[in-house]
Amino acid sequence: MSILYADVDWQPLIDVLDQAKQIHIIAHVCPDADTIGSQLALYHGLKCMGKKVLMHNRDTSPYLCRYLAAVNDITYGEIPAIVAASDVVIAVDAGSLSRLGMETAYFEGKTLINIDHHASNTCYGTMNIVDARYCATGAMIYDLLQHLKVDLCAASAAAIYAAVLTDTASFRLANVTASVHRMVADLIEAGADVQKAAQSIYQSHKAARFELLKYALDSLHIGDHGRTSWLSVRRDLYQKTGLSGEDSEGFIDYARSIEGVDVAVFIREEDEQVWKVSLRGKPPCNVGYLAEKLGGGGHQYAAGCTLYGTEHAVQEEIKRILPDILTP
Ligand SMILES: [Mn+2]
Repeated sequence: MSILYADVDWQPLIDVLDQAKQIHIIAHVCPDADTIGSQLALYHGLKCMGKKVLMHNRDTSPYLCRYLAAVNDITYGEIPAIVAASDVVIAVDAGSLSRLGMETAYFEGKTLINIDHHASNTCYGTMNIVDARYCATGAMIYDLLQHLKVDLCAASAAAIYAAVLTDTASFRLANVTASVHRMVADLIEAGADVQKAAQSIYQSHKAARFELLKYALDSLHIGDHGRTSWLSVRRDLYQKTGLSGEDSEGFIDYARSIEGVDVAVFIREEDEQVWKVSLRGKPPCNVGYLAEKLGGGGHQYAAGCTLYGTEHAVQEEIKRILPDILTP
């Protein structure tokens, strides 16, 4: 085992955990595999230490996480009284308080610990361990578990592997260092099943997803002399295929995979004239900056925001700021 970033000070957090009576680990709304994987890995680790730990989120876990141990122990929706009795809340992979989808009052009188790797993190916690060098929040949990001196169990290893695999677009991003691969070697040795992960995450799509993909690809257009690519899915197409936003996860990769494209944009209509915008940039096009300008956030090369209006109006809004990041 080796620490990814040895200069991160985990001690204040460890002191809080020592004193904690009951810990609530929370993921962000519309959870992805990084937030759920981080939540589960930390849960298994703290359980091993004999801590009282509960997991509760606003939304249900994505289908692709269903193979991870204890995923069904996560409750969702209204906060049960037993969860609310926690004195410490640990948020994983959430860039802002609103991403937790809970009333602010819920956190009053509790120690809120914010563990995240989004550069745009607003440091909303009582304690903030925010470090954008990490490729995934799951990788932060990997370091934390070593500081906590708990053995990496197979369940934790599998959860961290899912987090890192998905947040690095299958180890394709610039933040995938040699140390990340050394960590992955540890995860596999500890029992993370690579084949099971690949099958559950990448080879278990519903057939209807490809109906939706056909519509999305129909919308594909290229702009800015080949440097931008655009995909969109309207709400009626989700209704027609009986699918939800989760099922169009990864569509943006088609837009990004086009030669010469520096910025890929995927917009999906989540509700009537409410558009979830996903942005991907190839270095040095900082789409994180673009997302922040539009009220969202994320990372330098992967970010998002929510915009309102017609499809055309939303695309125009993005186009207004694009020149700032499309450096010649
Ligand atoms: Mn993440």
